[in-house]
Amino acid sequence: MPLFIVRHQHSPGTCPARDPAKGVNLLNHLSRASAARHGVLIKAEAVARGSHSLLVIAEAADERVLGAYLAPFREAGQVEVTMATSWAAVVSGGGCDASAMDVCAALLDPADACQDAIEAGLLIHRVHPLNGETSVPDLAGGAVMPNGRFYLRNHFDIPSLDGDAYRLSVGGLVERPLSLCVRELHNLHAESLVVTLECAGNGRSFFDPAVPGEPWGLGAVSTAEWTGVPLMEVLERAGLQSGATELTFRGADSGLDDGHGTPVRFERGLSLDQVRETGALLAYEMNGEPLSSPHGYPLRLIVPGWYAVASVKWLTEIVVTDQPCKAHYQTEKYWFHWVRNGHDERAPVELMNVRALISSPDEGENLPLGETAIRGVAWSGAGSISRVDVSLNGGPWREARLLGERRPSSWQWWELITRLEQTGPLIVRARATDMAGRTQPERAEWNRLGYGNNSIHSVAAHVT
Ligand SMILES: Nc1nc2c(c(=O)[nH]1)N[C@H]1C(S)=C(S)[C@@H](COP(=O)(O)O)O[C@H]1N2
Ligand SMILES: [Mo]
Repeated sequence: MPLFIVRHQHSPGTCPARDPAKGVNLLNHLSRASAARHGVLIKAEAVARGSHSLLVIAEAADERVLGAYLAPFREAGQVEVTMATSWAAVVSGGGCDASAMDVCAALLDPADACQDAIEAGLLIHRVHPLNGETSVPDLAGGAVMPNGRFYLRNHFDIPSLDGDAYRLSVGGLVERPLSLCVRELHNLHAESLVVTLECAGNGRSFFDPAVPGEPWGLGAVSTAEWTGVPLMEVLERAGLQSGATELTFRGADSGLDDGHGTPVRFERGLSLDQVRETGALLAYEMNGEPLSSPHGYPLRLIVPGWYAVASVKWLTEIVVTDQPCKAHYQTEKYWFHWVRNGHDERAPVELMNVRALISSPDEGENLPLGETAIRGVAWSGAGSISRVDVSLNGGPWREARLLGERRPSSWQWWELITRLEQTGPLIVRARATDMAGRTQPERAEWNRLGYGNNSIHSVAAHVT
């Protein structure tokens, strides 16, 4: 509904609030319930002290509906109504002066998407495209992250796909090209997997010297239970021709990326072996709900264990080939570029590095003397977590207890109960080790595009 700002002004001599009966009438008229009966949704209302002016922020179907509701205020003085918009709409529309706030019908309204993300508590880094991270202390609790709080990473504006018109096409080196609608996908054998997605750039802002790219803190990671069809089943239905070794996955989104004058599509590739090894899933549900548009409605790829760039959202096409994918986000981005002994070395961004995050205590938190629980999550792309060690104030590493089920591609909760004996600063550090024996470095190796920062997490708290 359209948003309005209403200014009401009356003269001191006719201040209705001084007359108890009139004042109470207006008070009741202004109540949320009364406004709702008039078709007006009051968002906020305030009177500047001593100014005899009232400011109301309200939504209504149109100015006429709002005008009818404001009649008693017009009797008491002046009323001025201004069409308004949210801050999210202004920023995503390109500024207060930008007139073009209408968006292409095939895109999700960037202002709505941004408003939802803010209300869910995400820390927004960018609105065009929408990028926001979750907060590490908010991770505390369940095995999965509520959908609204799941971090968001988009390279372009969010497509708004029509589920009824949607088709997934599977073509290339196959015996029977497929075009599957949502219902057909739902009718295939379904599987649910709890999988942690981490953006390869998570923790990028802590690299020194600074690197280009989204300046993520530590919240570009979340976990959900994904439900869908195992990718191999769909490929078997299509029938692979001999010579088929590689797959390209195309998302519905595209746009300009640096160095490209023409729009690029979001595309990624996997080899057939990688599909088999990871158990990749074509997911249509996230934590038991249909995928939301920002997370890839109606279908996304989920590649367990891999940095999330592999998990293509708004998946519309799978092409089977005998050639590795040469797409922009496969060959130009998502490579580690290390500088070692003056030489450049590179490797593609694939499996997630092993990593632990401390969710409690929070940075700067005051803890009382006595027993306390240090908690967090840990995950790795190379398998489940075998141990997490915690060190307080640079002291010896002590093994934390791993909580809950061990799942190969999901983060694992851990906890260390300890006694705090001394007041003063408390530095908590946590270090994870996975089943493959990989553990975290003090400082992750710097690389040009700032990927895979799994430096040991350290939190500074205070014992009081
Ligand atoms: N089609 C498409 N898929 C995509 C992306 C994208 O921009 N477009 N971003 C990728 C990256 S880099 C990440 S980290 C994850 C983020 O998934 P989320 O927004 O559901 O958290 O989606 C991946 N899949
Ligand atoms: Mo990412």
